[in-house]
Amino acid sequence: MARSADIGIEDLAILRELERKVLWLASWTIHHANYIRDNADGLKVGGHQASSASLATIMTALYFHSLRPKDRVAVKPHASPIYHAIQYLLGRQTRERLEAFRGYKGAQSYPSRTKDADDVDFSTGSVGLGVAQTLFSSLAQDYVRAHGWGGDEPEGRMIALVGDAELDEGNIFEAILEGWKQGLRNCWWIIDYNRQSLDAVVREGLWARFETLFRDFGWDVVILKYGALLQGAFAEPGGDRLRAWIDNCPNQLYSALVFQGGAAWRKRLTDDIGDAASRLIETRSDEELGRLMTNLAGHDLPSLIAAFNAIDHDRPTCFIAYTIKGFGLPFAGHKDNHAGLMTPAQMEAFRAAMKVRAGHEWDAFEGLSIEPARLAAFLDREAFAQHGVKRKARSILVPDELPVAIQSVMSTQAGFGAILNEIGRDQAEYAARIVTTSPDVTVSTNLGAWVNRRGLFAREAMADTFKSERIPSTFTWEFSPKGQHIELGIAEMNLFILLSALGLCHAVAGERLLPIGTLYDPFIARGLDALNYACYQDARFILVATPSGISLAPEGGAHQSIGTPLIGMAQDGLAAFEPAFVDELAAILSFALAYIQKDGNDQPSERTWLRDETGGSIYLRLSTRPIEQPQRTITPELRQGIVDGAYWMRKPGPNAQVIVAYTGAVAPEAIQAVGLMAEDRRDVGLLAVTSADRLNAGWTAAQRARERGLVHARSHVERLLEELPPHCAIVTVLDGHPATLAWLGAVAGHRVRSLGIEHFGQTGSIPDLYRHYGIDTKAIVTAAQALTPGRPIRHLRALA
Ligand SMILES: Cc1ncc(C[n+]2csc(CCOP(=O)(O)OP(=O)(O)O)c2C)c(N)n1
Ligand SMILES: [Mg+2]
Repeated sequence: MARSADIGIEDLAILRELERKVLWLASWTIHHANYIRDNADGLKVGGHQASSASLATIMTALYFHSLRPKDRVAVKPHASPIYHAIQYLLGRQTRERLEAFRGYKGAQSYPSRTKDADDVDFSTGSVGLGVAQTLFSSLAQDYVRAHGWGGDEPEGRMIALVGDAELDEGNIFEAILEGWKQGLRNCWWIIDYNRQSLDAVVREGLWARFETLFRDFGWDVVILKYGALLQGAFAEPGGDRLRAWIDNCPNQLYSALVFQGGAAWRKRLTDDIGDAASRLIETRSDEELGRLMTNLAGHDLPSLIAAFNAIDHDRPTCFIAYTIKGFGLPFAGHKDNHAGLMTPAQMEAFRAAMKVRAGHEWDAFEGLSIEPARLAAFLDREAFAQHGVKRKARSILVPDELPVAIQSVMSTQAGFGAILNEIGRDQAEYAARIVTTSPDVTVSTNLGAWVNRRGLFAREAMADTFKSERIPSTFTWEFSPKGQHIELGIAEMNLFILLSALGLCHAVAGERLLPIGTLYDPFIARGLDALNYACYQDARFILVATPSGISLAPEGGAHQSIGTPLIGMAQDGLAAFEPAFVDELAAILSFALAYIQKDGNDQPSERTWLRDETGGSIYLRLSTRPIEQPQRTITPELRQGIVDGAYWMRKPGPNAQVIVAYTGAVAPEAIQAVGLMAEDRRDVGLLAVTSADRLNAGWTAAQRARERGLVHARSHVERLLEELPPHCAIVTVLDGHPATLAWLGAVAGHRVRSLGIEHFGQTGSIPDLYRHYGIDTKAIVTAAQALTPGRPIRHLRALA
């Protein structure tokens, strides 16, 4: 029950009006999209009204009263119309965008950081991900604070509005476990316990499972079940019977009665508890009885505000708030209501109840009984109280060249470890802003030396017992608030969601971090949706995936990856690289550290047609295969080629019959093949492709530009291939799916044979597997011979 100190009577009256207004605006937005903007015969898309209404009260309490400037909220996807309506009232959303809801450039169906204009904190839509993101954002906030950044304003609370069925998503449980290990604080999850999912009514008694589960992992649990009206009724004669009846009522029956309304409540209650609670039932009209029985705490502003105000600690808190799906709307409680849309007739009735005149549907204060000036003053005050001024983080300067001692034979994974080891020595600011993380593969992805230098992060220092006991070990495992590595448990989903949180610190916490996460390449697939969402909301990070392909041969068949280069190409917002040599990796990494901070306009570069000024995240596919390193200096031109995606390792002559284009760890085979063919085929070239993704993206962009009339637009790959004679053939090869490079033939019309991996699982040595899967030297030469006229390539016979 609200204490008088929780909220003044006047403010409560205003909130009640705003709650009605928010529900109206959200419902009207959906109605408008379905019946007014799109013509009446057009496709109707439901899926919002009932889900939204369920959260209208809770979001009113939060956004118009309880949120503080540093708080950040992940809104349940289907509550997006409520969110947009609230932002509209707060002056951060336009009528045009509401009118265009889920239309072209309109307000989004699911809250979107990047596509919406009304200051969405976290993109949601794929259920479960936004929820976990609040947990990791809270850890990210701790990280920022512990490193002395982020100022002395009060810490923010990271709040998720969670659907009860959303809790079926396994990634949430992975996050809860990780949160417990990391000493989670300042995180609130408010469960919209409407006991309905998309298809139907959920299982009985879920709240009790949730309660024990959260408590087991160190959360406080607050159950918000009865509103003030119900609590009042419990004090009346027979009230305890009513309470017991509610507590024992199956979810399905409760939902059905909510849908049927007052008369049905009367009949059922009279039948069941009429003997003990007759007065309680009889003194109320049907309407009053209906209002009483739907007065769950999730729809009771005083109860919600009291509960939020009561939290005077930073322990993670789970609120289980009983709500009604479709509250206040005609299909409240109906099990099929997820996609329910109000008919025009129902909307007219709702309009009358809301006192909204035709033509005034979008007026903020239409139909409210409090004077507009008071409402406006209240909203102004809340708009500022909530957000203050959001600070934008500045960029951190990154050196153009990263020093590294390159051994004559080395793998890109070892090179990565060596480069980070060097950065670990550097006192420059960018080195201090790097934060690394890995799901229990820190050592096996070569981050060990960096971690030895920079330490592990924890809010409380924790010594390495092996070290204090003087037991020799290669790695120091010391935790402190200054540490720069966040060690995660094995769940890859958590890695991506943490990277998403760290990679949004510049926007969420106003402080720039340079996050680098490592994992085994095949396990990208484990967390793909989380990676996709991280990119979708424009989080910035570097993903280092190693080992990869079948080149990890000694590790065995189960860890081989095939499709990841295609993921790298297809994933929006992620630029993928696969260097073969460590000097290339150093050039790419220094580019990457700057690229993840870019935030410029959308204009592509005229050189590559890539949107480098816009920036994004980076994916590096690395290998454990030690290969001979070229002895060379990296000229500015070579550096540019590496970063743009390809360069000629051996430039083809004017009469070239064939070129080999390779990516990554198969470089030695490609180099050897070209050497062996040189005597029997003219002017053979060797193209080193460091990023099929960037080459391809530049090419498609340049084509679009030409189609728009920019006749001189040329991408990097077009310039590289433009001098090849038309009869020249291309053999492509990589340790990954052959489609990654197969498109090269279409750039200037050359025949192509693409070698790569289409099956996996075989164990063996690297030569065994390259032979088995057809990416060894012999396979390259054989392909070249088959594509090009001329005498047999003599050296082919000598190859095993
Ligand atoms: C990962 C994922 N799977 C499926 C869906 C489709 N979907 C959207 S909402 C929903 C059910 C939501 O139920 P609940 O979380 O209880 O929210 P409510 O609508 O009851 O408020 C489903 C299955 C989705 N958005 N994301
Ligand atoms: Mg639900």
